[in-house]
Amino acid sequence: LAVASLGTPRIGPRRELKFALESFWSGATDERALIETGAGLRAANWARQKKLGVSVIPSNDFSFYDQMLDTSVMVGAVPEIYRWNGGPVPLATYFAMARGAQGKTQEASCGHINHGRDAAQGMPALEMTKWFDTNYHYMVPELARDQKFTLASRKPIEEYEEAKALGYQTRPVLVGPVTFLKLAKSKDAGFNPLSLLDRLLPVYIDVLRELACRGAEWVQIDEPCLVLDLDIVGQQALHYAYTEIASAVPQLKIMLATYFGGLGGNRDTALALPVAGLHLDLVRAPEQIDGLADFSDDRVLSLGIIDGRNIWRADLSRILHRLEPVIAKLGKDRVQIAPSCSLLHVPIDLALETGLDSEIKSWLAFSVQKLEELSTLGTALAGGRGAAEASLRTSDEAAAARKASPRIHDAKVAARIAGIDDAMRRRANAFAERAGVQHERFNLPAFPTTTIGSFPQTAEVRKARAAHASGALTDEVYKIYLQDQTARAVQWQETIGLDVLVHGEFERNDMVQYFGEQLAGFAFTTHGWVQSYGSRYVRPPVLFGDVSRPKPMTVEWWQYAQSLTKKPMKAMLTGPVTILNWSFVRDDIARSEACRQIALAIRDEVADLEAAGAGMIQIDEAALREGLPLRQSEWKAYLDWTVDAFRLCSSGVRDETQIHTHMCYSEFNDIIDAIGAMDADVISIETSRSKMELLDAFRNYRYPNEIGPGVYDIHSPRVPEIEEMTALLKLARMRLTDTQIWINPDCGLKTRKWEEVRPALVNMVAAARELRASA
Ligand code: THG
Ligand code: ZN
Repeated sequence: LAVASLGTPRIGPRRELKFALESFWSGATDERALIETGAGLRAANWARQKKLGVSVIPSNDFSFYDQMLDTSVMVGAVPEIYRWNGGPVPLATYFAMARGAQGKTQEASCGHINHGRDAAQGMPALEMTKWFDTNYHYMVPELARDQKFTLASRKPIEEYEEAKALGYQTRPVLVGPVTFLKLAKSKDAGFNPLSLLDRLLPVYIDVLRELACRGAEWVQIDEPCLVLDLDIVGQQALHYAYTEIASAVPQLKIMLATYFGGLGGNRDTALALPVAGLHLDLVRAPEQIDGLADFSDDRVLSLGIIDGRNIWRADLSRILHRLEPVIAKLGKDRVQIAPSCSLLHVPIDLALETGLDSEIKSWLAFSVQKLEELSTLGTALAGGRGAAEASLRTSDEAAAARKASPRIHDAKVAARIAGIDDAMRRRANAFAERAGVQHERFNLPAFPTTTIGSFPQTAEVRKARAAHASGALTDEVYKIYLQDQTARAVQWQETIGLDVLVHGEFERNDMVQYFGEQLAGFAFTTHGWVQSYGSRYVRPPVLFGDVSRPKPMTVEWWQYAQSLTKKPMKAMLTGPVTILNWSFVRDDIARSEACRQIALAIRDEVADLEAAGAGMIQIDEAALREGLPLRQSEWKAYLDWTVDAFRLCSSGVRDETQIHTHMCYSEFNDIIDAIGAMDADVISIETSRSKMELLDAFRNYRYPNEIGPGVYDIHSPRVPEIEEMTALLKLARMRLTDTQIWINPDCGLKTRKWEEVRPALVNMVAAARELRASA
């Protein structure tokens, strides 16, 4: 019985990869140093997995930036603008595709990211977007109708050889050809990249052949597209691809890996593929274990039973109880046990968390601990439970202790949840009535101008925060510093003539972490980094127990900012769904339940802000859409509880209090009913790059509330001209009524520089004035 790993985090326990990359990009170190760091991380990963008892160790799970980008480069899918002329793709070209060239690095603030494609600034980066329903972003392959493929990077072969030289027989990992093409995009209108499969397969076959030649017995090919709703074309593509591969490289065994869900309607397709093994995610789709007994030929099954997406310690006895009968039927030789997916999505080593509360720590498992768990399961399944007695006992005890812990359950929270009634989810009056009262209260000009909330988090601000965290700056001095930053931002907004101001969020680190740190029920790690994209990582909060808000979180900063101006100061909050989606969430209650608890905590904050005099309160739901389930059949249930949570946190206010929300997506058709049901008085959205086309969804829906369609792209450093913004506003006015329209940028400005923000907003205000004069 084999213990398999599908992939490990590549960032290094101390973020070695981040520092090596950023040092290389800045020119401080050379390519050789970067390559050495990469080799060191790979060697350490192989050694660590071997030591932990993993018998199937992956190679080619490492990447300097992203595995999809690696695949594009492997098959020579390098768009023309990067001026590659064949031969091995140089590292400089690779990073130009990842980040753009000429020093224009990409930055993200939230949600779907599509970076500054700005020809005037040199080579833009490839687009990037979320990898399935994770918080990891991949670089979107860009393919042309006349795309040619060729073997342009031998990375999978080189890393296989590198491991072999160190004494490890590995199972190389490739992103599957069908998933690669399904996630690719083309600029050629009406062209479906999947039609390139025929041309792509020979390159895959070259790679597989060579791996087999050099001694690889197995290759893991990831086809997570099998957990999506595939149409017949997609299913046939899979059948075609694996039939071709099987006939071209019959000597090689393919472990076809699926994860992030169940096979669902693709089950027959998957089971009919001529592959030697199939990996299933039994954490997300535990019911899949039932059909496994009729998997009656000699293929190998890889059972993904340890959660690769969350950080809870597993209940090993419970898992054994489920696995033992299956393994008795299938036979030990035909079964591998594995994490549900690559461990890329969890932090590396819990042992580094010396500051974490010891009780909570005893409930957790990061990637190292997850492999230990697998190894224990492997021992127990191979040699009987007695063979792993001590480890199983520790696991049983931890599971029991967590269940019984008073830290998790808060009777007050339970009582409040039980007391939720429909009135709490409804504003007192309909939007039409509220709008009248609000307009009278604020008396804003037509086409009011505002921003999304954050202003530049400059190096200086971050330095002050770090100094405060390390104790070098006292609370008092740090607070004065932040007040000064806030005051300057407020004064400046007033000077340039914005209508609705924001305080700038200088006191906040991350829009989720900031709230998590102040809410009961959350814990924080010091080294629990997870790759978000490239060298950018996040440290998701750990939501371990019932959530409540011990005391006001943002009121003081709002009050301070409002005291500096007569103009309305918007209060800024992160919404419950976004806090949930960007955290590691407890697995002992439904996500919808945890979300409802967060919603009540935010509702308390909203009430306190209103009581303090805030007339406008913005509740951002940057991550609402990205949490949409992978299967359409599950969308409605998700949207029901997420909308419910938003209404719960936002509906407790009087008519004259204006609720704003913000979402940074460019696709609303799928969720427009839900947006309508949220009933925010004002929503600001990302529209500039789609040339306002996404407003069609709002027009067709006859969305009645107010909308701030973003009039310029904040992901690019470029300063927008007044005329560009008035042109976009003209397009907006073709789709919305004038009284609905607000004017704002696409998203928050925290990743921009003040030198970019200042002229851009001055121009934005000028565009609003022109519009008022002409309308
Ligand atoms: N917060 C959280 N999750 C997110 C985003 C967020 N997921 C999606 C999107 N935004 C990802 N974008 C980023 C942008 C920047 C960084 C990380 C993710 C970043 N990270 C710092 C780094 O790696 O150096 C670390 C930041 C820190 O010190 O906390 O710059 O906004 N939760
Ligand atoms: Zn945004």
